[in-house]
Amino acid sequence: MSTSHPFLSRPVLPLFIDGKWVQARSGETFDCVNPSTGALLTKVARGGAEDIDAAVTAARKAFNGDWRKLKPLDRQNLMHKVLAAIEERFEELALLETLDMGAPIARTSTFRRWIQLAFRFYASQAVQPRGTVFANSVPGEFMSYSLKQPLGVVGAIIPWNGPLITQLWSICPSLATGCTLVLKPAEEAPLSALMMAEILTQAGVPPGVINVVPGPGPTAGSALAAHMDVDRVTFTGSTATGRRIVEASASNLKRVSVELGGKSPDIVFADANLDAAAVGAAMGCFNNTGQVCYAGTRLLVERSIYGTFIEKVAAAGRALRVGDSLDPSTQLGPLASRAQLDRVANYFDVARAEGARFVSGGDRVGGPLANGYFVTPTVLADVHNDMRIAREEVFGPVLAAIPFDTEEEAIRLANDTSYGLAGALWSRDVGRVHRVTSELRVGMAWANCYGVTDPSVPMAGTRSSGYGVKGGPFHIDEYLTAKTVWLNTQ
Ligand code: TXE
Repeated sequence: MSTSHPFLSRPVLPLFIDGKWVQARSGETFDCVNPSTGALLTKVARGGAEDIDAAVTAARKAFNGDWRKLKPLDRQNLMHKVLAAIEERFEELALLETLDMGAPIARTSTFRRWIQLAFRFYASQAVQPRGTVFANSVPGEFMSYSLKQPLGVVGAIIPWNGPLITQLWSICPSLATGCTLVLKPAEEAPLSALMMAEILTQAGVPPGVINVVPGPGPTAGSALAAHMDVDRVTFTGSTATGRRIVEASASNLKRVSVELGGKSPDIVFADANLDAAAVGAAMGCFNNTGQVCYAGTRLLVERSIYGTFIEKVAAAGRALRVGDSLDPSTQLGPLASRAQLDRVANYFDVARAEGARFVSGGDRVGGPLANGYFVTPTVLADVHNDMRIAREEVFGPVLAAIPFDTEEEAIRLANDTSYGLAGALWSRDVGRVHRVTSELRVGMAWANCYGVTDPSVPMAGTRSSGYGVKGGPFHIDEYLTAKTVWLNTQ
């Protein structure tokens, strides 16, 4: 498969601010590397605090201009035009995402469907009537109504594990509501967001409405989080950085939502369809090489089937084809960066030191893949829930299997974590399905499936997995502000 793209032949890929390509004020750049090979893809302008400030100024100017006055129907039409433009260049987007962050081309090619669903859903939300009239409920000669107006300038700070999809969680609601956006992708994977800016502009999104400024977290990211003229920040990333974002938001008390890490439990009872559960548990953890916020990384297995079941899961992992992301037959690509490879390799050492048993995996991949950031899908047995390998987010294809004896113990172990993003169970007992999903302290619970999502359905976390909703009608409310109006009817 060809790796050539016009974006990769520019000496430096610039930032996108106010509808124009511009170099970073500092003139600095960073290297964009293909995680399958370790080879340089291109250099990208390194945005800093001054560039973020310029982008926020452009976003404010656009918000104060004609953009906010567009009628909902016009915004809906524009979103349909944008979707058509994305569809036309979708293969390019999938290619850049694959080269940039290492997800197999077979995976990124499936994102076309997700993008269609997202644009269609959010475009439908653009024309939903909102606000309330309080005609009869107030005393005296008054009437009152509440308007829902676009909030203003939104800053989105996104990670590297799936930027093509993650960026839509802020682009779609911004376009649907009439907000404007400054998007800061991670340095590890900025390409799909830069190309998206080009496509949006070609489809007619006005200058300043969507700005893209890749740059380091501690400079560009923190400048956006603390900026006094940003009305809302939406962040996806680590819990440690999420805490900093929340602190920075206090500068002007901007609204904030933080979607953070997890250590999600996947509970398998002996009465489940064990063949389906084994594949579901393997893919619930290994998908995207384990770099998924809601990955099911703690496998809680009823003791009577523990040994045979984890063998099945390990077999499902071993059967996955690990390879160069551009090979259409690859099912598991590399980790997204050298830093992530080091982090995962360090957790292999942690697991060994804690006495976990490697049923499968635990290695880097050598041979022709030795220059890439590949590891084998790993299943760890003899894990206790108080080990670091069961408590800390690895963000790699590493599954920690823990036995349990009773339903109560399974629920206790599942909830014995500081995180609360997701959880699942596999069982044919419908009463148990209801009891367990009700008791899990998580924002998303699955029964007899794992990781099913849709843009029209809310996704949210609890506890150290953060707060704020993505997807579904409530998400739109996060981009709107309520204004109450009183009329004297005398
Ligand atoms: O995350 P960071 P990192 C977890 C996962 C991973 C670990 C570290 O466990 O191994 O985090 O990854 C920006 N102010 N997740 O270091 O730092 C940064 O530039 C403002 C889970 O990459 O959270 C990037 O754009 N912004 C997760 C984004 O934050 C800052 C996805 C994420 O980086 C900043 C990613 C600062 N001070 C990692 N510091 C998930 N929930 O899906 C960094 N950033």
